[in-house]
Amino acid sequence: MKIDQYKIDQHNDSLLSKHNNQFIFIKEQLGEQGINANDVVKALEAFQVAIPSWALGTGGTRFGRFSGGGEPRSLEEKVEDVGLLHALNRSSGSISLHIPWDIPEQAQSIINLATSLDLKFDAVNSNTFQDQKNQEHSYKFGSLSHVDPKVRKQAVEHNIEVIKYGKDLGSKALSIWLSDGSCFPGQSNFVKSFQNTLESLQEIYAALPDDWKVYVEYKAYEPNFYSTVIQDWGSSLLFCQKLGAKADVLVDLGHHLPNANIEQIVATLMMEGRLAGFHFNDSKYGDDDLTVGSIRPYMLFLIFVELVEGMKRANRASDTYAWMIDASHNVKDPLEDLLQSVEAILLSYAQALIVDRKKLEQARIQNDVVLAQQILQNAFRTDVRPLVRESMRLSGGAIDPIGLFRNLSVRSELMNERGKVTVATGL
Ligand code: RM4
Ligand code: MN
Ligand code: MN
Repeated sequence: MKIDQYKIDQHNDSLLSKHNNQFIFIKEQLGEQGINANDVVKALEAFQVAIPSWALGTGGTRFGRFSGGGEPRSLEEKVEDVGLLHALNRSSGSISLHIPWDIPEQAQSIINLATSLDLKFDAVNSNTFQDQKNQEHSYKFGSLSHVDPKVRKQAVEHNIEVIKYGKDLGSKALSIWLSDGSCFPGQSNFVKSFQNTLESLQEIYAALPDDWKVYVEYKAYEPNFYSTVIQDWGSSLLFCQKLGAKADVLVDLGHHLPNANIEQIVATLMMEGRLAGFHFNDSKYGDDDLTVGSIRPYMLFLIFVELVEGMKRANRASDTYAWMIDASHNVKDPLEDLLQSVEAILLSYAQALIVDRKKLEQARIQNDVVLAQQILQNAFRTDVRPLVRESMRLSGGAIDPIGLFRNLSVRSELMNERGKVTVATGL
């Protein structure tokens, strides 16, 4: 299914006068604070969030999975789904593949399809946390850190193969999340595990093309419940520093121990120039992979305050980082959920862009704690939705992407095309 531009235009026409009133209101409000609303809208238009190929179907837990209808049955259909999202919000212009869940057998035809939908290929992800059919050695006790060099070699070769798939598609980064660790005290030697992992990563690093990056993602626990080799941002940074300039740290919001100050982690990584990008999601307990901004929107905003500051300090544009949604949709329609997540990201970004940074710095110098808090909360409590809607409208998307998705009955169309019981590859 493809959404014709005239349907988006019709939808926008029907909402335009209400939207214009709301936009003019916030424009004036921001103008009084010396902020140009059009500049904020431009920054929002430039912010693109990648969609992972494994999040287009229904997710599940270890207890079960309740499939929705019309799930994509092939990589082509996944690309088409991301095309639908991008047509609606013009902010989801790339797709990130997980190998071997989604192997691009016919690279050129997949590229052609993606290009026709105005999509690019983001980082490619390797998978050494599951065993595949016909795999010679098992990853039950680890992969890049394994005690047996034959297993490590197999895992290294897999990563190099993933780079090859990515090269064919025009990707520029390999993203590694390593589940290696141990479940019980005594099971593994921390130092040897680290050293084995480093050697394996060095071999992968050596196979990276010159213009590529490798993203090293950390996670505190799960699937291992006693220790994880790359458990936190410090371990990840240590690996990156030992590897070289092409390795950066990837932050997944759900991968921290409870109450971690993620915004401070982000500030530090940006100060060191080692932030690769983000896997956005939200959580209440652990790596819940819920819709972005659904549980802790204030935290997301505070993270964006640091992101905006860090980008400015480094004089780097937002498209020089890798932004992706890494969520799982257990009870919602995956496409609607992804639209909600992208919107939440843009809302937080918009709020962070309207923080009065000069005043904030002055308040800090004067130790005016009350004022500093108020400045941040003023921005957070501003209804910036008209700014996000305007950015989508100006770039050719819909003023209300989810509303239009429903009006056009996209899901039932997909069920007619693909069937009611289809299961997408992924988690
Ligand atoms: C992990 C991690 C990785 C993702 C897998 C599916 O928890 O977030 O980024 O690729 O899940
Ligand atoms: Mn992740
Ligand atoms: Mn995760």
